[in-house]
Amino acid sequence: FLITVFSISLLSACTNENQSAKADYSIIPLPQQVVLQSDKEPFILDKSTKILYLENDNESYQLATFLAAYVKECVGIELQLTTKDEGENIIKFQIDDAIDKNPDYYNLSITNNHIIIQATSGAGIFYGIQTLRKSLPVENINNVSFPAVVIKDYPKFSHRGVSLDVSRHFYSADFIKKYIDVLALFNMNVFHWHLTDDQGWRIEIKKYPNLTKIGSQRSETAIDRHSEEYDGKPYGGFYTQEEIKEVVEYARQRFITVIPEIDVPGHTLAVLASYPELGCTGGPYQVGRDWGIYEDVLCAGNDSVFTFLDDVFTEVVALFPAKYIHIGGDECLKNRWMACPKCQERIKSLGIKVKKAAPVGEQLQSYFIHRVEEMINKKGRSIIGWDEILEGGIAPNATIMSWRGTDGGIYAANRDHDVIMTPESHLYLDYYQSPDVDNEPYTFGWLTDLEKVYSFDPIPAELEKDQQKHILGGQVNVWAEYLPTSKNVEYMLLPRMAALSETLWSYPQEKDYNNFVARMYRQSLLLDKLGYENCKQAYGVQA
Ligand code: TNX
Repeated sequence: FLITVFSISLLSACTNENQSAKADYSIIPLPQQVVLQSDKEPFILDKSTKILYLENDNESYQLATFLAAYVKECVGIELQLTTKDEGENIIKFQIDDAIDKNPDYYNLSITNNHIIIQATSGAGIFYGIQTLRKSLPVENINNVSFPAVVIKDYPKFSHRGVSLDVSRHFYSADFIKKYIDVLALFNMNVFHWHLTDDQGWRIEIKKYPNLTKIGSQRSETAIDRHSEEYDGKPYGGFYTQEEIKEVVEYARQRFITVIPEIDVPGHTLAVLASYPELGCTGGPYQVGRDWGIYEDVLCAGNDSVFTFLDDVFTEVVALFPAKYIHIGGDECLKNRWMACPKCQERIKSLGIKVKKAAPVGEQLQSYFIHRVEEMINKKGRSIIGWDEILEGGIAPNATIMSWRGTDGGIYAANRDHDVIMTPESHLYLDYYQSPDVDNEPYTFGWLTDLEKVYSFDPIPAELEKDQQKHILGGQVNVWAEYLPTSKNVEYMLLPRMAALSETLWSYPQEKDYNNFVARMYRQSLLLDKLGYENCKQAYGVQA
């Protein structure tokens, strides 16, 4: 018996030796233009193919290394890197900023002698590499035949975002890197890191150690018992500044910007538990132990709140080079402010009057956000806020994340503010993907299936042509109340993120969902190989 097994495996090893397969350019997101050169010979990639990089150029070396790793991952062929162009059997990159205005543009040309990626910047080369990678078969083989082709490709939107809430549940820095990897695979370029919320503060701030000592832990609660892995111990975790720097650098190498979110003035119970003097009542407070919205928020009448935030944002800005800092602004209840002598004093000194269109609480919220915006602008950055920051008067330079539908986004764009569309109706990935909820992991009750995500258009029909330029792009949001493990996170993300990636990158004028699903099935083979959970039922494959 042993001998039989041995000889069968020998036999299959031998057949594998001779195996070859064809690359397939029907990938996600679909490139803008693919022109097959059927009269020309294909490029044959095998172990003698080399990747050319520029001597003493770190970026070029890094890009070549990525490509070699991807090829090995998909087909098991190990490619050598070289600095000598031997003219044939070579893959090379050319950066020339005269090629296109779009920094993400690339041109991929494949003939029997070479594969050349030309781009305006390293980002474009990276996307060209992702295209090669996604065109590969996923099986161990001896050589791959790339049909001769010219691909011209660029994204339609500059903000292609994905968020992750790490407050409701905490995931390791290693998992955050794995998350970033799959964003890169689908050409997403913004990782919005929701680092703070009522249920946990997750970023080390040296000046305020209690934020992580107290604010990153919560005691036993009903919510943790949603996790099968729940062990009855206090729940918590945070990222050290060193880990954050590593993640930011890891993302940068993959042309992904990390935008941190420090959510204020609501969703701040973890701050109040750490520094009770920053609340209206003085506490005592406990880190959130239930989902939902809490009445206790940062006091808008207390100047030490703004000193605290200024200090926190000083450290945040030092860690994250992104142009934007997300300051939250969502779901801030006003009850405490209305009953707080300091807030009342503030309302009086600002001369805030009861207005029908803008209640006093909203005007005070607007004051709060303006003040935070000013503080962040002084540090050389711009703010993004959830659409509630439109209430009571919009901060002058703010970019709006429109989540309660697209109306807030339309309103902001019409007032010349930039907008990122993230409507809950289509882009909230914490909702079910399949109506067969009994066979899905427990989550919020709504249904946002793959087809619905794919149908989303970031440019609302009602928006005047002139104002459309303010729509920077879109984003899927991954809220984590019911995602106790990183496996749950992957499952909710995939394949739905891929659907948005195509909308934001290719922006197909006529979407063919069935065609998308067929391509998604092919790409899922790579997701499986890379060890990502993904909801196969979402595209009609039985688990
Ligand atoms: C609303 S979206 C929230 C989050 C929740 C989410 C659940 C937004 C700005 N706030 O705090 O996690 O709903 O879907």
